[in-house]
Amino acid sequence: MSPECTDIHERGYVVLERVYDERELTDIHAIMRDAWQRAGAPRPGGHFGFIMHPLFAAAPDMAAYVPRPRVIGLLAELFGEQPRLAHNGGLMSDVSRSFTPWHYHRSDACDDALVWDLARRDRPERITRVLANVYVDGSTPERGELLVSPRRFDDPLAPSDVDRDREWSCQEVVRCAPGSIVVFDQSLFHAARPARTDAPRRIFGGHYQGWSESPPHREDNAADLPGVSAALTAEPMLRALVRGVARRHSAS
Ligand SMILES: O=C(O)CCC(=O)C(=O)O
Repeated sequence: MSPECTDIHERGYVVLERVYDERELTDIHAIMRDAWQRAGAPRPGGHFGFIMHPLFAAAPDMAAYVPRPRVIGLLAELFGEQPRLAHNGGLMSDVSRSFTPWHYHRSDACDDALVWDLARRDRPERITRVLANVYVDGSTPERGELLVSPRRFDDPLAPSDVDRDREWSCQEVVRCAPGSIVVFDQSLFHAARPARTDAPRRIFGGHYQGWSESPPHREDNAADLPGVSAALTAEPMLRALVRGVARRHSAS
């Protein structure tokens, strides 16, 4: 197993540093700013900021920036099969965003009474779904860091604490450079600190499953949208994530 895959199994997450270069980040800044302006330039505060779900509806030009060979290789190793992009999204926030409360992204058990039951003993057998968040501006003290509550993939699903709006004693503070990706298990509890400066903080990315994982998930959304049809034609990696890889049929 690769070290990245091992990290996800042992700690629930891995940081892939600097996957995007300066030129790509400059393009991404412009595309996300345009999408935010088209939406009327709302103050990106609240718990999460300005939310773009699906990202490909709000900013179709972002579709070309989602598939990255390093991530697809890691996901294929993790799932033992090719990954499917099940959810695409983006976030923009500024200093007006408050602490992002602790949460996870499972959909089989999302009832509050169960999610926040410290005595919960059920545990997953394997990793079936992960998020890959691109930290366009990094995860830094100035813009607000991602916080995670590390877990082994088969630890009980109970959280380590029940206070959703405060930092946890077991937490790890994730710091990474602009253009890095954090890949994490859907079962990992995470939160984020508020920013200290008014510079924008942008994230985009996806939730991924193997193609054979059929159960629908509450956060699944559409990627095969009219605005991305040109990108789907031009980009085989994007097409494989969204439509799958066409099987060859023998003539016989
Ligand atoms: O803003 C962050 O770093 C956390 C994002 C988040 O909570 C999520 O992607 O579910």
